[in-house]
Amino acid sequence: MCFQIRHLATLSKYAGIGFIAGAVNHGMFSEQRSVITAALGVIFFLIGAYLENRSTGGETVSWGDVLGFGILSSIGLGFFTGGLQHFPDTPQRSVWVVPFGFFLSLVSLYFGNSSPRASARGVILYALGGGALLVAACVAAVGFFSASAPHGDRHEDGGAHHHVLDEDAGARTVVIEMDDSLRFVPAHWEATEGEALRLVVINSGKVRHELVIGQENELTEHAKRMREGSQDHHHNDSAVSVEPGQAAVLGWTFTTPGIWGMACFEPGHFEAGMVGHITVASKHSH
Ligand SMILES: [Cu+2]
Repeated sequence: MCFQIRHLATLSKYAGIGFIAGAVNHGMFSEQRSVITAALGVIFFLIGAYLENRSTGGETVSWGDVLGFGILSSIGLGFFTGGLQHFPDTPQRSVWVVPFGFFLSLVSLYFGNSSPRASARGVILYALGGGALLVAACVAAVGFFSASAPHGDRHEDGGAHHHVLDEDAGARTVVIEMDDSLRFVPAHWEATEGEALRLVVINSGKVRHELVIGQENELTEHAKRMREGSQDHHHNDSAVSVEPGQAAVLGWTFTTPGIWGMACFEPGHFEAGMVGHITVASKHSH
């Protein structure tokens, strides 16, 4: 029986870690579903840890260890593996998720381990040295994935010269680029109340992105509704969805001055920081 139980225990523990990793990747707990997935992951992990302790027999492990440090350890491993898995898609998030998972799993193993305790000095050296290496590797990976993100001919001109006058339409053209680093370029730009704008929205990433313009509180509301599972993914005249490698044009005029927001509501993008803002000056101030 021992072997069979050990196998079940292994399956259960890894399934648990997989669930937590999945929840980290898919929206980073921004949706109810991913929170449930993560909770299930913790439960699976605990069942696995319990079975494992039983099958190894002999040494008794206290429930406190299984519960307290099992939870910590499953979350740590889930963050670590989930962060690694989606590094190319969301480097800005993985850069902290991966080291966080490393430290969490380390702490849980150190304090939860029933076997003779390792020397504190050795563990601290390992944590600092290993942690520093890991953080350095993550930062390097962010640089790599941001630089190699698929946007062939981005021109870095500080974002100030993206504005080109379109004489035919009498509208000012603003080019806004979106890519898989989940940023708008430029992320901040300026306009004037009542000014006719022609927004050229380019998706140079490999996944779909969208540009939704609205007052900042409207955008936050929209994000909240989507987290609550609303299907009301309204695509009206203030939004444009662009497939990878495509571009779209949106005619737009700001009717009131102030700070307006831009956002992408593809799952997880808003939460990962795919937002920007537009400062709209009052036309009377000119
Ligand atoms: Cu997006």
